[in-house]
Amino acid sequence: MLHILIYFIFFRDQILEMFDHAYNSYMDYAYPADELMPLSCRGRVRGLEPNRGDIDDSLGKFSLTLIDTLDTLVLLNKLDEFEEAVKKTVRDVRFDNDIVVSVFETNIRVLGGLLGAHVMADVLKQRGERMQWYRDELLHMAKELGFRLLPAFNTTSGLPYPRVNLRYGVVNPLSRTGTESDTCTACAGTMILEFAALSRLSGDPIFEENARKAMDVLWEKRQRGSDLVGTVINIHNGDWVRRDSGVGAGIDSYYEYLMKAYILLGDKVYLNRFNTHYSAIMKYISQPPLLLNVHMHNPTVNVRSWMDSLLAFFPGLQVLRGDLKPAIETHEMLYQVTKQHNFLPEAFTTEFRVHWGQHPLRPEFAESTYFLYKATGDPYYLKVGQSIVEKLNTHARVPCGFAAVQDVRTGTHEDRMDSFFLAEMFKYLYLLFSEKSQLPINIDDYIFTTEAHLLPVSLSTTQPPCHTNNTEPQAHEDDLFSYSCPSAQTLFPNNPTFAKTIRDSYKYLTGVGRAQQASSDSQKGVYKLKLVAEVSHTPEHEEVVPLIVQLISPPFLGQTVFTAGPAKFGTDLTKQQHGVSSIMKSVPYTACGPIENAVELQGHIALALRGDCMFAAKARRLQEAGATGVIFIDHREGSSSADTPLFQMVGDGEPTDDITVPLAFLFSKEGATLTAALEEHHNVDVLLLPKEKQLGKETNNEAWDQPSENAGCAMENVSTKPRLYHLSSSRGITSPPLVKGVLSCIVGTILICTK
Ligand code: DMJ
Repeated sequence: MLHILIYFIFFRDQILEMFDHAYNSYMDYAYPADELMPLSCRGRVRGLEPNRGDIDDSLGKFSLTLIDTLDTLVLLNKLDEFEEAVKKTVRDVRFDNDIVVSVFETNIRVLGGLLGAHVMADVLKQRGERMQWYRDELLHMAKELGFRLLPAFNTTSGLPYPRVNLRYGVVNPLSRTGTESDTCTACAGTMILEFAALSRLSGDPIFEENARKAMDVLWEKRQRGSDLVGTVINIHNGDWVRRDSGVGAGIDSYYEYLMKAYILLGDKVYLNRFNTHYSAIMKYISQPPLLLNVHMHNPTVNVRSWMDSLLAFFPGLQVLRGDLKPAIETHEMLYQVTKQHNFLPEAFTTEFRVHWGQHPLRPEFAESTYFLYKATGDPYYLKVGQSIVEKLNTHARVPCGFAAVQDVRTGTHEDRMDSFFLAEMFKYLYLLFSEKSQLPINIDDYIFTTEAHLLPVSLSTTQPPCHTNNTEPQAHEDDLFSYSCPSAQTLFPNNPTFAKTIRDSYKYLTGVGRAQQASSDSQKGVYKLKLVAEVSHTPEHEEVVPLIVQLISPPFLGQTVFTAGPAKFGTDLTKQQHGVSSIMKSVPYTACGPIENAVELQGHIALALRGDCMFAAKARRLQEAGATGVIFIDHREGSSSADTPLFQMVGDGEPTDDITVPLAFLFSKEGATLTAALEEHHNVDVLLLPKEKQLGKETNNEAWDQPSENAGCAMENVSTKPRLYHLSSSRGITSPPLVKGVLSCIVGTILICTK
């Protein structure tokens, strides 16, 4: 206990020192500018610096970083600094600026910042120790800003314009905005917490009504088949403009706000909607540990093979939902990525390579780490927090603050320190290393907005709702899990190893595991394998029988044999025989999009290149196209079974019972020989079978002498032993049942959220 307290104090002090460095740099070199330029040691003033496009829409000449940081000062117990900063805000900040800003960013950072700070100021004032001069000035400022954002909602649909001119609104000819027709789903769906809080605190219902209307439209516009939403929507007619659907960029905080609107406002309509979307997310997008975008109308199709760093908030939201197992899985995957690249790159592939190397000091990974620590009590998450702290100091700290990383591969810096670094990162890190009793407020009384501003959950009871709209059908009351949030004490009483058992399956995620051939096992041709990326619910070591791909048709006649890796799903070739089939390349070769040569593939074993999407996704798609089996070919140049350990392909975390065709994996050298053979001979017949059953080998193949029940595919054109050629034509084979974790049941033990 003493140890952990000392450990906490050590890290809290370090985090406070880092915060001081960042905040003082802003105040000393940048204030009253919106942001600090940490490499130039000066403020970023819009119009005076080269235009950076959309990201500059956060800058409204309203001392963005100061306002975004106010409630962090309280949480970090810097109460003198808070009082000082509030005075500066009231004295210096004006909103009547002729400047076009993002409605979303201004809402979450500035309106949210003012409201969080107002709530904190009020708490401190009530205690009678400080802020005695305070007369709701921040709330008045928030209300003024709310009215300046409201013109954005003046559309036929009720979905807000993405931008507004703080002085002139949207329709005014002087506004220089109002021509946009689209907005992102998160942009329209991330208003309700701040706007409802503003309405409840100010007594004016107009803000909550507008935000609610926008939420209603998004809900109405969900794809009714999949219950998913797209990324971009037309604000005038509500048509989807981009139909890709994920939990990261473009959509993220819409889902977050449905869940949190329920927690803040106690309105089950939001929770019902969240639960509906959540089921769809878990059905289509969550492929633990990955979260992959799909097409909202055709959700079994992955639309891209990379993930963006914004989705790192999702495990935290899953903790709020009480769904800890996938939260632990995805968070562990993210941690592995940070181990490889120091930070989460803005986008990274399903193989955990950098897709877009920028890292603007985003807080989402720290946020999820905090929630997972609170939910599990597992000190592992403190270590994760420690690594975040160390990496920030080592790779982002500069003399005037902390600088964004331009490319995690080179470590080069960018001259920006976004306000969310102070608003969010330091809150979550500080909270991670704090006992509740060490905080200046009772943290359980608050909900974090998407920008980590603090809003009191008492709002729904102390301030009456502006109106009720509980007309939607309610979920069954007896579905406790649907109306619950998890209690760490209830879920994991002194059992932090629960999380470890889940994490352990993912610890070699970003590197290929090494096969260790035990001498006795190797005689039997059995390898002990560690897992590679596509793993799920599988013990770290597992005995696997290597397969072969044997080329049967002339001129190979069984003499050409490749060692192949097996899969944990599809036909179990150790139990079920599979007939001879000719091979054909899939188009596209990765089989990650719709199969274009389905007609030709019918009855063939498909060749598919590894990468871009999961093995299971490829297998499903090819099986559906009519392929009778799949041989995956490694995309890493030069790999071969002679010098690369075999590995086992494992499913995508979803049940894989539907995949019934046989599957095998070839390294790239063998794959190249096979594809060259295909190019030369056009017809290449192969057999997929366990290595020990290789045709023509002087081994004990008695089992193969017996025609199987559905035998009937006798081979005529091979010159090896004829007694071996009674092979089954295997179709409709039952694959081994997926080892299903019982862990998700454990989170069924719940604590009902009460108001
Ligand atoms: C923050 O401004 C908010 O969390 C927002 O919802 C998206 N992410 C940024 C920080 O990365």
